[in-house]
Amino acid sequence: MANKSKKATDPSASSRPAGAPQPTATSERRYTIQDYRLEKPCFTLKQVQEGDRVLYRCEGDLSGPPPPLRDSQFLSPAELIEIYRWMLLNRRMEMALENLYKQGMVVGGVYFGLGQEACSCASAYALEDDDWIGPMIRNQGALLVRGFAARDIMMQYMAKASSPTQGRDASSHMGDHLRRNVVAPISTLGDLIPVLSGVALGARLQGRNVAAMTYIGDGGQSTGVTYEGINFAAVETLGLVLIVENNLWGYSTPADMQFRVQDLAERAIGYGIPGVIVDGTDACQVYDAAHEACARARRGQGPTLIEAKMMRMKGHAIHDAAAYVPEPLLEYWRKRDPILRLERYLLGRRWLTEEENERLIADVERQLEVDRDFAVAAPMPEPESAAGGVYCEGCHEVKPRYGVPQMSVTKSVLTTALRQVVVERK
Ligand SMILES: Cc1ncc(C[n+]2csc(CCOP(=O)(O)OP(=O)(O)O)c2C)c(N)n1
Ligand SMILES: [Mg+2]
Repeated sequence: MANKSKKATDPSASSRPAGAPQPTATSERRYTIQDYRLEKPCFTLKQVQEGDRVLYRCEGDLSGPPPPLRDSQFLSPAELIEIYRWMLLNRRMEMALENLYKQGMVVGGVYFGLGQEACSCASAYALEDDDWIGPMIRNQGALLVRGFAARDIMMQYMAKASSPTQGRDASSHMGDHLRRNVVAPISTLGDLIPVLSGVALGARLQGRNVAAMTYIGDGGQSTGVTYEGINFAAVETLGLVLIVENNLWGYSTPADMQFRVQDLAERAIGYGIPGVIVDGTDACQVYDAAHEACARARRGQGPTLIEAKMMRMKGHAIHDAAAYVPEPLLEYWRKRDPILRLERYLLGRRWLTEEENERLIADVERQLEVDRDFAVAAPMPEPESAAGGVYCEGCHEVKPRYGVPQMSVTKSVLTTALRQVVVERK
């Protein structure tokens, strides 16, 4: 992951009218990948065999101190403190979930976003009420920012009757298309991308451009549907905001064994859309890139691909001890803990005093305790109800969200989408 300077101009910088994809008016194409990072880690992971064991070795320089945070161009101190609070809640909630799992109260596994809280929380914080999000399982912080309570997520993991899926699914496979504009995570990697592109198309058909944010991992981004989903958004100039979470591992496979490009943001060039690289452990960088991408989406200028570089600090899920991860790599990223760095930044700027910080942490812990007690005490579903609520039983009306469909996309897309609206209205 060494540095490489990338030159040129944003292919879609010219402002295009909503829904009217236009070819670039020059035969000379040059592209920029913006890189917001203040530090460009330079190391590779190599697979080595020692006797019967396969190990990974880290080669490169892991000695440097963590960089400072990059000042945000958009966030006020109060907003950054709010993001810090969400990140703390995200982390402490996952610690509580780990304990609930160890107490035998969780049905299934637990997935963690340890080390990725800045990416989940600061990106979701850039959304406005009318925007949409499709989080992945590690983005529980995004669910919190979008308005789910910690108790909702805890009850969901415990399959309680009053959980968002009423005990029909475990982990964070939950959404809310009525109030919070959250598409439930889809386990099949990459499938959220065309779905969120479709959400942006749906809004466009109703005369609105919204930001439709979703996430994909360094492993998942190699799926075919990822290509199809981004390409569709690019061609139709849809407001997809795709956060590629490069956390260096896909299960036990290191990123260096998954793709040949140096930075996954480079793939944006192949789609003809802007690509941005951020330090995924720096909440300010994540927010700024997401904020700009969302604003671009709402202006009808199409999708953005943001690569957030960070490290998955636990195993794939709770069952995975991640013994394959070299210790020096963990040590390197522990020093770049997103919450510690943001805490230091806020204290250093005097935007938060030590006392205010202690109060904030105590407040988060108190809230979590109340939520955990509530979730533990909540009843399980009645066994007789098991067959219900799995498929839609006419339980909700499907109707246009933003207004009346408008003629602003290509004919074939319009025909397909209108056919869908007609079917749904019947
Ligand atoms: C299409 C598809 N293939 C395989 C899987 C099984 N699977 C689930 S998570 C995972 C690893 C994902 O790694 P990455 O995309 O890097 O995300 P991370 O877990 O690091 O957040 C795999 C292979 C799947 N869910 N969907
Ligand atoms: Mg990964």
